[in-house]
Amino acid sequence: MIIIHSEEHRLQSGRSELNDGQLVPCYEKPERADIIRDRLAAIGVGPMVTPDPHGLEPLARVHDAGYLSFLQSAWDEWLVEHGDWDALPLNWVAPGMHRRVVPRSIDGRLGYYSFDAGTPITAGTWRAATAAANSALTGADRLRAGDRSAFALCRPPGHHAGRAYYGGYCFLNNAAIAAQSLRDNGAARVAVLDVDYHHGNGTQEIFWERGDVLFVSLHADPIDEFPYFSGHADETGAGAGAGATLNLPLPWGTDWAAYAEALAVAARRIGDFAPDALVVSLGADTYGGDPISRFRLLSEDFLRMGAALAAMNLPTLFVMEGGYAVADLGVNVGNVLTGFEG
Ligand code: Q9C
Ligand code: ZN
Repeated sequence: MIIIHSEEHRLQSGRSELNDGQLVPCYEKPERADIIRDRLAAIGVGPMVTPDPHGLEPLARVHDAGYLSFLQSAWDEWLVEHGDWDALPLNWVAPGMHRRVVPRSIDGRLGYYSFDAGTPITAGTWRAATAAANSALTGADRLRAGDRSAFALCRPPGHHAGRAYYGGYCFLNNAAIAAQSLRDNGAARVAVLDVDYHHGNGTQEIFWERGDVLFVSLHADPIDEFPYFSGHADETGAGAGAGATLNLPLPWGTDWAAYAEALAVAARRIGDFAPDALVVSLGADTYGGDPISRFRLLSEDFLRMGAALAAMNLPTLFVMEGGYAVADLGVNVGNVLTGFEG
Protein backbone atom coordinates (compact mmCIF):
# COMPACT_ATOMS: atom_id res chain seq x y z
CA MET A 1 0.00 0.00 0.00
CA ILE A 2 1.09 3.57 -0.59
CA ILE A 3 2.65 5.50 2.30
CA ILE A 4 2.04 9.25 2.47
CA HIS A 5 4.55 11.20 4.50
CA SER A 6 6.03 14.68 4.76
CA GLU A 7 9.36 15.54 6.37
CA GLU A 8 7.75 18.76 7.58
CA HIS A 9 6.63 16.84 10.67
CA ARG A 10 9.99 17.63 12.26
CA LEU A 11 8.97 21.30 12.46
CA GLN A 12 6.93 20.13 15.47
CA SER A 13 9.64 19.42 18.00
CA GLY A 14 8.53 20.58 21.42
CA ARG A 15 10.98 20.90 24.29
CA SER A 16 8.80 19.72 27.15
CA GLU A 17 5.38 18.68 28.37
CA LEU A 18 3.89 18.71 31.85
CA ASN A 19 3.73 15.12 33.10
CA ASP A 20 3.48 13.75 36.64
CA GLY A 21 4.17 17.20 38.04
CA GLN A 22 7.31 17.79 36.04
CA LEU A 23 8.30 19.35 32.75
CA VAL A 24 9.75 16.36 30.89
CA PRO A 25 11.03 15.97 27.32
CA CYS A 26 8.13 15.55 24.88
CA TYR A 27 7.16 11.93 24.23
CA GLU A 28 5.68 13.02 20.93
CA LYS A 29 8.92 13.68 19.05
CA PRO A 30 10.28 13.56 15.48
CA GLU A 31 12.14 10.27 16.01
CA ARG A 32 8.74 8.55 16.14
CA ALA A 33 8.01 9.25 12.49
CA ASP A 34 11.60 8.58 11.45
CA ILE A 35 11.63 5.05 12.83
CA ILE A 36 8.27 4.23 11.25
CA ARG A 37 9.41 5.63 7.89
CA ASP A 38 12.67 3.64 8.03
CA ARG A 39 10.95 0.40 9.00
CA LEU A 40 8.27 0.65 6.32
CA ALA A 41 10.96 1.36 3.72
CA ALA A 42 13.04 -1.60 4.94
CA ILE A 43 10.18 -4.12 4.73
CA GLY A 44 8.90 -2.70 1.44
CA VAL A 45 5.30 -1.98 2.41
CA GLY A 46 4.89 0.21 -0.66
CA PRO A 47 5.99 3.40 -2.38
CA MET A 48 6.36 6.52 -0.25
CA VAL A 49 4.95 9.78 -1.60
CA THR A 50 4.68 13.30 -0.23
CA PRO A 51 1.23 14.75 0.39
CA ASP A 52 -0.56 17.03 -2.06
CA PRO A 53 -1.53 20.44 -0.65
CA HIS A 54 -5.27 20.71 -0.01
CA GLY A 55 -5.57 24.22 1.41
CA LEU A 56 -7.69 25.35 4.33
CA GLU A 57 -11.11 24.33 3.07
CA PRO A 58 -11.04 20.64 4.10
CA LEU A 59 -9.71 21.65 7.53
CA ALA A 60 -12.57 24.11 7.96
CA ARG A 61 -15.06 21.31 7.23
CA VAL A 62 -14.07 19.83 10.60
CA HIS A 63 -12.56 22.65 12.67
CA ASP A 64 -13.90 25.99 13.91
CA ALA A 65 -12.73 29.01 11.86
CA GLY A 66 -11.68 30.97 14.96
CA TYR A 67 -9.69 27.99 16.20
CA LEU A 68 -7.88 27.63 12.87
CA SER A 69 -6.87 31.29 12.81
CA PHE A 70 -5.76 31.05 16.45
CA LEU A 71 -3.54 28.06 15.58
CA GLN A 72 -1.98 29.94 12.65
CA SER A 73 -1.01 33.01 14.67
CA ALA A 74 -0.54 31.62 18.20
CA TRP A 75 3.22 31.21 17.97
CA ASP A 76 3.84 34.72 16.61
CA GLU A 77 1.69 36.24 19.35
CA TRP A 78 3.38 34.14 22.03
CA LEU A 79 6.84 35.10 20.74
CA VAL A 80 6.04 38.81 21.06
CA GLU A 81 4.62 38.34 24.54
CA HIS A 82 7.01 35.82 26.13
CA GLY A 83 9.95 35.15 23.82
CA ASP A 84 11.33 32.06 22.14
CA TRP A 85 10.16 29.21 24.37
CA ASP A 86 7.41 26.66 23.69
CA ALA A 87 3.90 27.99 24.29
CA LEU A 88 1.99 26.04 26.94
CA PRO A 89 -1.37 26.94 28.50
CA LEU A 90 -1.55 27.44 32.25
CA ASN A 91 -5.23 27.80 33.06
CA TRP A 92 -8.63 26.64 31.85
CA VAL A 93 -12.27 27.41 32.29
CA ALA A 94 -14.11 25.48 35.02
CA PRO A 95 -17.87 24.89 35.36
CA GLY A 96 -19.49 28.10 36.60
CA MET A 97 -16.93 30.32 34.88
CA HIS A 98 -17.62 31.82 31.45
CA ARG A 99 -16.21 31.26 27.99
CA ARG A 100 -18.57 33.60 26.19
CA VAL A 101 -15.84 36.20 25.63
CA VAL A 102 -12.77 34.94 23.79
CA PRO A 103 -9.75 36.35 25.66
CA ARG A 104 -7.59 38.92 23.86
CA SER A 105 -4.49 37.72 25.76
CA ILE A 106 -2.53 34.93 24.06
CA ASP A 107 -2.31 33.14 27.43
CA GLY A 108 -6.06 33.36 27.77
CA ARG A 109 -6.58 32.01 24.28
CA LEU A 110 -4.13 29.13 24.79
CA GLY A 111 -6.37 28.01 27.64
CA TYR A 112 -9.55 28.77 25.72
CA TYR A 113 -8.54 26.52 22.81
CA SER A 114 -6.87 23.61 24.68
CA PHE A 115 -7.44 20.93 27.30
CA ASP A 116 -4.00 19.98 28.59
CA ALA A 117 -0.44 21.20 29.24
CA GLY A 118 1.21 18.42 27.29
CA THR A 119 0.94 19.94 23.85
CA PRO A 120 3.43 22.74 23.16
CA ILE A 121 2.90 25.16 20.30
CA THR A 122 6.20 25.99 18.60
CA ALA A 123 7.35 28.02 15.61
CA GLY A 124 6.68 25.09 13.25
CA THR A 125 3.51 23.67 14.75
CA TRP A 126 1.11 25.00 12.15
CA ARG A 127 3.22 23.85 9.21
CA ALA A 128 3.80 20.39 10.70
CA ALA A 129 0.12 19.95 11.60
CA THR A 130 -1.08 21.02 8.14
CA ALA A 131 1.44 18.67 6.49
CA ALA A 132 0.00 15.81 8.55
CA ALA A 133 -3.56 16.76 7.61
CA ASN A 134 -2.51 16.88 3.95
CA SER A 135 -1.09 13.36 4.29
CA ALA A 136 -4.43 12.10 5.60
CA LEU A 137 -6.28 13.96 2.83
CA THR A 138 -3.96 12.52 0.18
CA GLY A 139 -4.67 9.07 1.60
CA ALA A 140 -8.40 9.74 1.27
CA ASP A 141 -7.78 10.74 -2.36
CA ARG A 142 -6.08 7.38 -2.94
CA LEU A 143 -9.07 5.44 -1.64
CA ARG A 144 -11.30 7.48 -3.91
CA ALA A 145 -9.01 6.60 -6.82
CA GLY A 146 -9.63 2.92 -6.05
CA ASP A 147 -6.77 1.85 -3.78
CA ARG A 148 -7.76 -0.83 -1.28
CA SER A 149 -5.66 0.80 1.42
CA ALA A 150 -3.25 3.63 2.21
CA PHE A 151 -1.13 4.62 5.16
CA ALA A 152 -0.88 8.29 6.18
CA LEU A 153 2.25 8.58 8.31
CA CYS A 154 0.95 11.61 10.17
CA ARG A 155 2.83 13.50 12.82
CA PRO A 156 1.76 15.32 14.95
CA PRO A 157 -1.19 13.00 15.67
CA GLY A 158 -4.80 14.16 15.59
CA HIS A 159 -7.48 12.20 17.40
CA HIS A 160 -7.51 14.29 20.60
CA ALA A 161 -8.10 17.53 18.66
CA GLY A 162 -11.73 18.64 18.68
CA ARG A 163 -13.64 21.09 16.54
CA ALA A 164 -12.18 24.03 18.48
CA TYR A 165 -9.46 22.69 20.76
CA TYR A 166 -6.04 21.05 20.83
CA GLY A 167 -4.43 18.73 23.39
CA GLY A 168 -2.99 15.26 23.83
CA TYR A 169 -0.21 16.14 21.34
CA CYS A 170 -2.86 16.85 18.67
CA PHE A 171 -3.77 20.06 16.80
CA LEU A 172 -5.67 19.08 13.67
CA ASN A 173 -7.78 15.94 13.66
CA ASN A 174 -6.22 14.17 10.68
CA ALA A 175 -8.54 11.15 10.79
CA ALA A 176 -11.68 13.28 11.05
CA ILE A 177 -10.49 15.55 8.24
CA ALA A 178 -9.92 12.48 6.04
CA ALA A 179 -13.29 10.94 6.96
CA GLN A 180 -15.06 14.21 6.14
CA SER A 181 -13.18 14.45 2.85
CA LEU A 182 -14.38 10.95 1.94
CA ARG A 183 -17.94 12.02 2.76
CA ASP A 184 -17.63 15.20 0.73
CA ASN A 185 -16.40 13.29 -2.29
CA GLY A 186 -18.95 10.56 -2.70
CA ALA A 187 -18.83 8.15 0.25
CA ALA A 188 -22.31 7.91 1.77
CA ARG A 189 -21.12 6.41 5.06
CA VAL A 190 -17.65 6.31 6.65
CA ALA A 191 -16.54 4.44 9.76
CA VAL A 192 -13.67 5.60 11.95
CA LEU A 193 -12.12 2.87 14.08
CA ASP A 194 -9.76 4.23 16.73
CA VAL A 195 -7.30 1.67 18.12
CA ASP A 196 -5.01 4.17 19.84
CA TYR A 197 -4.59 3.39 23.57
CA HIS A 198 -6.25 6.71 24.46
CA HIS A 199 -9.84 7.60 23.71
CA GLY A 200 -10.24 9.65 20.54
CA ASN A 201 -12.23 12.37 22.25
CA GLY A 202 -11.76 14.85 19.42
CA THR A 203 -13.05 12.52 16.72
CA GLN A 204 -15.99 11.56 18.94
CA GLU A 205 -16.89 15.21 19.48
CA ILE A 206 -16.63 16.10 15.79
CA PHE A 207 -19.00 13.31 14.69
CA TRP A 208 -21.15 13.18 17.86
CA GLU A 209 -24.35 14.30 16.13
CA ARG A 210 -23.62 12.67 12.80
CA GLY A 211 -25.36 9.55 11.58
CA ASP A 212 -23.23 9.31 8.45
CA VAL A 213 -19.92 8.76 10.27
CA LEU A 214 -19.69 5.88 12.72
CA PHE A 215 -17.08 6.32 15.45
CA VAL A 216 -15.84 3.18 17.22
CA SER A 217 -13.02 3.28 19.77
CA LEU A 218 -11.08 0.75 21.84
CA HIS A 219 -9.13 2.47 24.60
CA ALA A 220 -8.06 2.50 28.21
CA ASP A 221 -11.02 3.20 30.50
CA PRO A 222 -11.20 6.97 31.06
CA ILE A 223 -12.06 6.36 34.71
CA ASP A 224 -8.33 5.64 35.09
CA GLU A 225 -6.70 7.14 32.03
CA PHE A 226 -6.22 10.28 29.97
CA PRO A 227 -8.29 12.02 28.61
CA TYR A 228 -10.49 11.21 31.65
CA PHE A 229 -13.56 13.19 30.52
CA SER A 230 -14.50 11.27 27.40
CA GLY A 231 -14.78 7.66 26.30
CA HIS A 232 -17.21 5.93 28.65
CA ALA A 233 -19.36 3.12 27.29
CA ASP A 234 -22.59 5.07 27.78
CA GLU A 235 -21.46 7.82 25.37
CA THR A 236 -23.26 6.73 22.21
CA GLY A 237 -23.90 9.95 20.24
CA ALA A 238 -26.84 12.35 20.04
CA GLY A 239 -29.40 13.70 17.61
CA ALA A 240 -28.89 12.28 14.13
CA GLY A 241 -25.78 10.58 15.57
CA ALA A 242 -27.61 8.73 18.34
CA GLY A 243 -26.17 5.23 18.34
CA ALA A 244 -23.37 6.09 15.88
CA THR A 245 -20.67 6.23 18.58
CA LEU A 246 -19.43 3.00 20.17
CA ASN A 247 -16.92 3.16 23.02
CA LEU A 248 -15.23 -0.01 24.22
CA PRO A 249 -13.21 1.02 27.30
CA LEU A 250 -10.79 -1.63 28.54
CA PRO A 251 -8.93 -1.95 31.85
CA TRP A 252 -5.25 -1.33 32.46
CA GLY A 253 -3.33 -4.54 31.79
CA THR A 254 -5.44 -5.57 28.78
CA ASP A 255 -3.64 -8.20 26.67
CA TRP A 256 -4.31 -9.44 23.15
CA ALA A 257 -6.94 -12.01 24.18
CA ALA A 258 -9.19 -9.39 25.75
CA TYR A 259 -8.34 -6.82 23.10
CA ALA A 260 -9.27 -9.21 20.30
CA GLU A 261 -12.72 -9.76 21.81
CA ALA A 262 -13.40 -6.03 21.85
CA LEU A 263 -12.05 -5.73 18.31
CA ALA A 264 -14.54 -8.41 17.21
CA VAL A 265 -17.37 -6.37 18.74
CA ALA A 266 -16.09 -3.31 16.88
CA ALA A 267 -15.90 -5.27 13.62
CA ARG A 268 -19.49 -6.46 13.95
CA ARG A 269 -20.76 -2.92 14.49
CA ILE A 270 -18.78 -1.62 11.54
CA GLY A 271 -20.08 -4.46 9.36
CA ASP A 272 -23.67 -3.67 10.33
CA PHE A 273 -23.09 0.01 9.46
CA ALA A 274 -21.89 -1.05 5.98
CA PRO A 275 -19.64 1.96 5.35
CA ASP A 276 -18.08 2.80 2.01
CA ALA A 277 -14.70 3.32 3.66
CA LEU A 278 -12.89 2.73 6.93
CA VAL A 279 -10.49 5.19 8.55
CA VAL A 280 -8.28 3.57 11.19
CA SER A 281 -6.82 5.87 13.82
CA LEU A 282 -3.73 3.77 14.36
CA GLY A 283 -1.96 4.24 17.67
CA ALA A 284 0.66 1.70 18.71
CA ASP A 285 0.63 2.85 22.34
CA THR A 286 -1.33 -0.31 23.23
CA TYR A 287 2.10 -1.98 23.18
CA GLY A 288 3.31 -3.44 26.51
CA GLY A 289 6.54 -1.49 26.25
CA ASP A 290 4.91 1.90 25.85
CA PRO A 291 6.29 4.36 28.44
CA ILE A 292 3.02 6.23 29.12
CA SER A 293 0.44 3.48 28.61
CA ARG A 294 -0.73 0.34 30.42
CA PHE A 295 -1.94 -2.26 27.93
CA ARG A 296 0.10 -5.39 27.21
CA LEU A 297 0.07 -6.04 23.48
CA LEU A 298 3.18 -7.76 22.08
CA SER A 299 4.82 -6.88 18.79
CA GLU A 300 3.41 -10.06 17.19
CA ASP A 301 -0.11 -9.06 18.27
CA PHE A 302 0.03 -6.15 15.86
CA LEU A 303 0.22 -8.69 13.01
CA ARG A 304 -3.03 -10.16 14.31
CA MET A 305 -4.56 -6.71 14.60
CA GLY A 306 -3.71 -6.03 10.95
CA ALA A 307 -5.29 -9.32 9.87
CA ALA A 308 -8.44 -8.55 11.88
CA LEU A 309 -8.70 -5.14 10.20
CA ALA A 310 -8.25 -6.70 6.75
CA ALA A 311 -11.08 -9.14 7.50
CA MET A 312 -13.46 -6.17 7.65
CA ASN A 313 -12.96 -6.10 3.90
CA LEU A 314 -13.31 -2.35 3.41
CA PRO A 315 -11.28 0.30 1.62
CA THR A 316 -9.05 1.29 4.54
CA LEU A 317 -7.09 4.43 5.28
CA PHE A 318 -4.63 4.13 8.17
CA VAL A 319 -3.87 7.41 9.93
CA MET A 320 -0.99 7.39 12.39
CA GLU A 321 -1.80 8.49 15.93
CA GLY A 322 0.19 7.68 19.12
CA GLY A 323 2.89 5.19 20.17
CA TYR A 324 5.86 6.24 22.27
CA ALA A 325 8.07 3.15 22.65
CA VAL A 326 10.19 4.60 19.88
CA ALA A 327 12.67 1.71 19.51
CA ASP A 328 9.85 -0.76 18.75
CA LEU A 329 7.41 1.61 17.07
CA GLY A 330 8.57 0.88 13.52
CA VAL A 331 8.21 -2.87 13.98
CA ASN A 332 4.79 -2.56 15.61
CA VAL A 333 3.36 -0.28 12.94
CA GLY A 334 4.97 -2.35 10.19
CA ASN A 335 3.37 -5.45 11.69
CA VAL A 336 -0.11 -3.93 11.48
CA LEU A 337 0.39 -3.17 7.79
CA THR A 338 1.96 -6.53 6.88
CA GLY A 339 -0.74 -8.31 8.89
CA PHE A 340 -3.30 -6.32 6.91
CA GLU A 341 -1.77 -7.19 3.57
CA GLY A 342 -1.65 -10.87 4.53
N1 Q9C B 1 1.06 10.51 32.54
C1 Q9C B 1 -1.78 10.29 21.74
O1 Q9C B 1 -1.47 9.14 21.96
N2 Q9C B 1 -0.52 12.65 28.56
N3 Q9C B 1 -1.78 11.20 22.74
C2 Q9C B 1 -0.67 11.49 29.34
C3 Q9C B 1 0.56 10.35 31.19
C4 Q9C B 1 -1.24 12.76 27.34
C5 Q9C B 1 -1.46 10.85 24.09
C6 Q9C B 1 -0.03 11.66 30.68
C7 Q9C B 1 -1.12 11.60 26.41
C8 Q9C B 1 -1.62 11.96 25.03
C9 Q9C B 1 -2.07 10.76 20.38
ZN1 ZN C 1 -2.56 7.51 22.43
